[in-house]
Amino acid sequence: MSTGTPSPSVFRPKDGIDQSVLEENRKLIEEIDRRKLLRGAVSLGALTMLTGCDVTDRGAVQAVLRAVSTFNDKVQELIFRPNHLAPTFSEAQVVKPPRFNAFYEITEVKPVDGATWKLELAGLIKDKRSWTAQQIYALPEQEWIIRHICVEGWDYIGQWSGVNFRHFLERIGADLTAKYVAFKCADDYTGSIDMATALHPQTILATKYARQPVTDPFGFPLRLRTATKLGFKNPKWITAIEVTNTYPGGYWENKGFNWHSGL
Ligand SMILES: Nc1nc2c(c(=O)[nH]1)N[C@H]1C(S)=C(S)[C@@H](COP(=O)(O)O)O[C@H]1N2
Ligand SMILES: [Mo]
Repeated sequence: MSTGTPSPSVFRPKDGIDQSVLEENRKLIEEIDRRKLLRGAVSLGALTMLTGCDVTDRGAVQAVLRAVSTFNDKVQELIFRPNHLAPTFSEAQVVKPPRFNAFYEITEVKPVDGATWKLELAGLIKDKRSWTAQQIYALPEQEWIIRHICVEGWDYIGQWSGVNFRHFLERIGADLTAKYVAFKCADDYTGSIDMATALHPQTILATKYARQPVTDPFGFPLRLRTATKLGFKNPKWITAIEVTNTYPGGYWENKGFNWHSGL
């Protein structure tokens, strides 16, 4: 582990970056590096994109680092307890509406047409017939009031309901021994999770927020909600699901963020 200077494997400072920002946050950076939460090659460029700020803005850098570090603290204790439930909350704590985030502004959201939308299935799945929104709505629902934590340094408690993902995977005859589940989204976002997370009891394909249909900015008609992963591991506006043994990566993962990012 590094001593005295910011860990060079986490940050590759470029010319013009204020070194003192990194020096101030050295402890956090070392902690994150030790736990391998961010892949070695993550750049200040990736951080700039995440925060939407200039990385020389001390507050922004610190917020990202704190969120990553705190989240990892919270999940460390759960890591060796498969199927252990993440904390749940009361209805009174639910934030309405949810807090929006995407790799673009809320004004750029392109609404999905529920009448023509289809969920496509691919890969290691026996029944690859696509699903309409009506068919998805007819599935049994469960509800979780859980915390959403974004690496940007904010979080909120949300009330999500929809079909349990394990139930859905069993229903379509997915190979539950496969390694990954990958997602394609209407906005060209992609993401993937490990099968253990897909089968976790608190992972659902959400169609409702606070008992009302999920609205346009939050992933209408279908988005993933996991209780044990960071925000970016929860794809919105899902259009395709693939079960595979080939590492799929994802939008942020490909930019250097740790693929696991959670339990
Ligand atoms: N399709 C899609 N899904 C996405 C994103 C995105 O840009 N596009 N952003 C991710 C990130 S970084 C976060 S924090 C959450 C935000 O979900 P929310 O708007 O419901 O809070 O969505 C995740 N899923
Ligand atoms: Mo996020």
